[in-house]
Amino acid sequence: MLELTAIAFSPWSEKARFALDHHRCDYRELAYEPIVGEYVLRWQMRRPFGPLTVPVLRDGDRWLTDSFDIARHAESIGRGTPLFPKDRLAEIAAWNRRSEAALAAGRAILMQGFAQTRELAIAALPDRIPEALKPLFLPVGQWRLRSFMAKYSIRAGDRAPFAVLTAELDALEQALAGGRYLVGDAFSHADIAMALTLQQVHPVDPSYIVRMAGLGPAGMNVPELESRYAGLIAWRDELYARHRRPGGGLA
Ligand SMILES: N[C@@H](CCC(=O)N[C@@H](CS)C(=O)NCC(=O)O)C(=O)O
Repeated sequence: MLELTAIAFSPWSEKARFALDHHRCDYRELAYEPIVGEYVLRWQMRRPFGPLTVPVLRDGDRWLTDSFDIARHAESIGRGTPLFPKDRLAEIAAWNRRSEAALAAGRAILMQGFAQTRELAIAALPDRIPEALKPLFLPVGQWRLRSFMAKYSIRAGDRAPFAVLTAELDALEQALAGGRYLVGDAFSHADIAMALTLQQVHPVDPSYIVRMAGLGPAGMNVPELESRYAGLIAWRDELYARHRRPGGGLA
């Protein structure tokens, strides 16, 4: 059976999961754990060096290490309407690049806001550490956050991610122009990829994607952007209601 290593609350992981579910692929999801998870995965993949992110899909001897490739693989082995119509592939890939830029910017904004908090350092610890003992491991959590910020070149106080995220969301708003889908008149991976850029602005209902623990009541929301992009948030909510079932699968 296919194995998807993923982070439950992560929009990148959801891009892969959404496509696998859309194509009715049979897979099991393995939770990626901070710190140890990366070493375990590297060992399983026989890939000691080089960049590694999740989601990762294993299909027998084959390892797919990017959500876009996983979504395309799901289409090649699964059923259901295409998310990558052949004549629109270049357009969909371009939207996915925009999604990558927006998601990286959203991650930077989120980390800048929360990296100094005790709660996030605790949330960055492996689940296997009992809750009561986690405060003792606070320095490990703080080290993990620092290395995460270094891995993704996130700098405290840098306003550039705001400019990137708003530029991508403005482009999305313009392209949709009040319509339902980005590419032609049909649901495609472009819609999934761009809908998920809103996860770090105003997350979708938690029945679809669980929330990240440890962020407190502010959660992943970016108050400066929530009202500005209320129309896009409503579009994303409608897309989820139309194409996704709470807890996974198709609507
Ligand atoms: N282009 C990749 C990007 C994935 C990505 O950035 N994943 C991050 C999500 S925060 C990750 O793996 N974080 C955990 C880590 O770096 O240890 C994809 O779409 O799959």
